[in-house]
Amino acid sequence: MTRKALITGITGQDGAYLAEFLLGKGYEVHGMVRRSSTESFERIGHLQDLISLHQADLLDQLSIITLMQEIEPDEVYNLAAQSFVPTSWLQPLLTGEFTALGVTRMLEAIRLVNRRIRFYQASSSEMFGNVAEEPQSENTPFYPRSPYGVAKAYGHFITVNYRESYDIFACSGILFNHESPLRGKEFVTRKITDAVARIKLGVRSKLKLGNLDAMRDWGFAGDYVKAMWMMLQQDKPDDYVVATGQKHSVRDFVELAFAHADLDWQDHVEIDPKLIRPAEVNTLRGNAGKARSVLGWQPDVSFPQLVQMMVDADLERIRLEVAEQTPACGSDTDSDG
Ligand code: NAP
Ligand code: F7E
Repeated sequence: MTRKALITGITGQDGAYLAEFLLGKGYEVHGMVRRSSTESFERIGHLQDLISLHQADLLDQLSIITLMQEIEPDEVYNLAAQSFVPTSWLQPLLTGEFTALGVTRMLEAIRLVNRRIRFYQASSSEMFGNVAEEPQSENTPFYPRSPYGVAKAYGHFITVNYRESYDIFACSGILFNHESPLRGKEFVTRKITDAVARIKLGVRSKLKLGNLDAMRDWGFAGDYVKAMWMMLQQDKPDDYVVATGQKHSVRDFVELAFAHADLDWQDHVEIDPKLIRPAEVNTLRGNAGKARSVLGWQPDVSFPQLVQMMVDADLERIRLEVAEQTPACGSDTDSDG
């Protein structure tokens, strides 16, 4: 029997990688998308004939229940969230509605429709916030530093609670930062690689950043979606940290990214105090020992490989953009001019 998976947040970075991964495993893949007057299918355009998209909303309980009844999924991956940390200070209530209560709505739908559905919750290293120890594992206490981190801590604990209250196969994956050429351009890694490409190709000269000293445990999104799936294939539901175990500063990322394009970052980067956060998570480094020993998971892409992959992808994209804007020799535009 073909297994069915439902992915919320399928239009996001992880949703796109997970959809592709599950299709490769022979799954029938369904994606939940919220209604919008313009489509945001940029990341999954190449998969659209292979997956089914359904309108529903994390704010609307009935739409989620109806969706579960219609699709009858074997596995649900809850990736949808307001995921950008700075926005969570500007929209703390909405962040709580989607990122925290949205998880309960998904779990309630499973409880009502079919308690045998396996559930993955996209939890976050942001829950560790002001870290109590290093590296952080499944046993490290949470001390979130943003409304986003607080909302994710709620999502984590409600997942654990439904597992313990109703015997639902619910797993929380505590994923550390993971990036890719599909990363949103507001996140620091992609903001940097996009700017490096534009500077290299002469369409821009400066890049404004905030705290260069912040340290993160950065991995590749393609490696991390595999861990999500592995969690749902176990005999027992559990929670797992997913990380590389290595940390680097934003400055390290900047240096490597500019150097890969033969540029000196100090000629281009400016510090903008407006980009400093009200409360910062200064450092994060994960201990993925449990994921390694129980799931057999390990990351394949190293930090330098990740930076180079992202810079190369942005260089290619911006090169195409520039070429499209430059009138070709002998074109109508030329003769008109
Ligand atoms: P992303 O690229 O920002 O994608 C978020 C997805 O959620 C998009 O499909 C988006 O749909 C949807 N979404 C956003 N706001 C929504 C809302 N208000 N209602 C319904 N859907 C909404 O995030 P990602 O990097 O793929 O991350 C996936 C999940 O993992 C998120 O829950 C994130 O918080 C969590 N996480 C991410 C990381 C990381 O480093 N990437 C680490 C730990 C945890 P639209 O296209 O309609 O906006
Ligand atoms: O910031 C610093 C910033 O926005 C990383 C989300 O996927 O991972 C992500 O959250 C660091 C912070 O990611 C700029 O202050 C400096 O210390 O790329 P980010 P994040 O906040 O770590 C976690 C695990 C998630 O769960 C989230 O959903 O970089 N930084 N200058 C900057 N950050 C941004 N965005 N922009 C800057 O100009």
